[in-house]
Amino acid sequence: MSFDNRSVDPAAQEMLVHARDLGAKTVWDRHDEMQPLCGFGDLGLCCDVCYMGPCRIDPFGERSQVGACGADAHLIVARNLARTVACGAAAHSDHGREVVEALRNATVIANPEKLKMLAEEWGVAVDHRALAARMASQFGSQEGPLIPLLRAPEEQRRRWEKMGITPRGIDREIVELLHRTHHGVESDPVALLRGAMRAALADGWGGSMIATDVQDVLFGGPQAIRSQANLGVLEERQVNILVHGHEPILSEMIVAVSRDEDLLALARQAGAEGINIAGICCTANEILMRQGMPVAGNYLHQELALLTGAVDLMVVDVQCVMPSLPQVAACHHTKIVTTSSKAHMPGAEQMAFDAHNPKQTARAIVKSAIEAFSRRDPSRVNIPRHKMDLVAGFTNENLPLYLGGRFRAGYRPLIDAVAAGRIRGIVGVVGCNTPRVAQDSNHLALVRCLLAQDVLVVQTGCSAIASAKFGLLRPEAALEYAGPGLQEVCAAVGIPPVLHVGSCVDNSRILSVCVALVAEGGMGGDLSELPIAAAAPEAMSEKAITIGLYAVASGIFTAFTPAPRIAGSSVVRKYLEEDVEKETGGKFLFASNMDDAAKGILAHLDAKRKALKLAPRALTTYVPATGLKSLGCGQAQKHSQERVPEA
Ligand code: NFS
Repeated sequence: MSFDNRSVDPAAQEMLVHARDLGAKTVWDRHDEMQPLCGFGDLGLCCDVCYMGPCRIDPFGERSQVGACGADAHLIVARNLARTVACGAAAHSDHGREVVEALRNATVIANPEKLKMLAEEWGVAVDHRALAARMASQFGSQEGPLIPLLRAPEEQRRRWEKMGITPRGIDREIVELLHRTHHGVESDPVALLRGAMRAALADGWGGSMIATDVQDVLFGGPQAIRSQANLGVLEERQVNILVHGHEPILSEMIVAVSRDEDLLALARQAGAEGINIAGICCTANEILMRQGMPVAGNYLHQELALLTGAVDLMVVDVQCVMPSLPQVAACHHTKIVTTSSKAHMPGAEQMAFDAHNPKQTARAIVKSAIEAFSRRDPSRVNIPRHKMDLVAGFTNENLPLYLGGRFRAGYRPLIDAVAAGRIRGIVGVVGCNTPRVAQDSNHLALVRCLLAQDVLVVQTGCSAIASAKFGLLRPEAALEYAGPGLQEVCAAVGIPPVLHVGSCVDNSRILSVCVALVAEGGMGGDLSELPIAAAAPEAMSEKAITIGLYAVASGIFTAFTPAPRIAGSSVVRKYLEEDVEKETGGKFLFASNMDDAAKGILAHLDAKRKALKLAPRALTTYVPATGLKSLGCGQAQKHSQERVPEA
């Protein structure tokens, strides 16, 4: 049995065969066992916000069209979506709060220049405790607007003001949105969607942006850095520690102590040649960007990595961590360690993270991994031989340097390339994996299609890792995949055609790049006038929906697949795909496949170019996203696949 309908990554395909041999169940097996999925739930038509129900609306119009309270399909769909957005915003923003707390307790500041810049912006003394206190106050502030919101172009802020969605305190917006979804409060679906945008903006320009800024202060601003990605980064003869989750506070410390001489000596005593730290999911992106640590994989790799038998310890904190990990780890000697007081996991060991002494926690974790290594059975180790070189670590702050050099640093060269038509536009491709789509297939199909059309791609999250695994983050990828104009620009500047700009909270960096492009001049007055777009091709988490919504609220055209649960309401769908554009300047495209997503994005870029009267470009022939023949990994031939669950 081959598993190429589960993933287009050859490493994953190998591990899925191995999983079957081990008798281990993975997310794909469990997803298949859930079939058929609940049709009402999938359309967003099941309401469980009160205890008269759950109520379900008949999508065929034959039976009940309203719930017991009188809520119709549109209100139910909007309410469910709003709750999703509140949860996504809460997750990102609580991450932001956690790193602000770490800033307050910090004894070492890696990036004093950024501290100084932020202190000025936030109107406090150049002192990390003062900055942390000011930032912390933004979560509970009752009066808006949020301070980082002032970075947005004036025209964008005017639109938010007009719509009444300028976010105030981050917590306030999330709580107010939840309140409005309580039984018998907000009954207008569109008003609720506007409220959801307000909470989403509090995440994008608040919680997430604060998280990114503070992490840069604490751990250093990333620079372009080389590393490798995929399961082949696990080392047969070393102690392998995987860090998984989102907050880099502990993972940075684990990387640091893994170089301590006494711990290395301990590892050697146990028979290991060294200590290898690699990441999964967004924590991987954090330690990749700043430390060049290798990436073991994205969301759907978390269980597969454990099945290699080569992982001695996986340490997790919060978000995107499957509760199944302890069961999967039980196939081998692998230890799962949780560290967050917010995320416990039966079957895992809890090693509480001591915020005042992170070093002690990190050393205890590394020692525990070394101890686990001595119980590893080498005959059961099975590491797929797949790994790929990559360059990551681009940010809104360092891009001007890479683009223009030290003497001409700035966004002008990029704007000139867009204006001249060498670059057709800039698209952020972000987000998760989902077992509803063959892993990475949509990310790769869309990114490769965009590159061939001279679109510069910027990426974060699991999407960036998908591209990394397939070699799109190497500078040489420009010659292999980019259209002639983009190729010329990448060759002149020496950048890959796909820029890895970080983790999911670092989508705020993409907003900041857009802001800088507007500020540089010549490309319109707000984000909605730029030839830019966003895409989430394999969206899975609630955070992804919140990100999509703040992108749209910020004036960005956003292709989103699979669509959130909105198909049950024509009103919600029409507002998000059409009407919202008149208000924010952005809108969604809920494309069911990557061909439609690519066509929609390219048409949008061209329309914006035309409106800006930019040089007409000699159009490269359109290459359908599903028609690309090879992914460059030698094996995968299928792209953009909606997965057909095995019965
Ligand atoms: Ni973001 Fe998706 Fe999770 Fe990161 Fe990956 S699943 S919404 S990309 S790891 S947060």
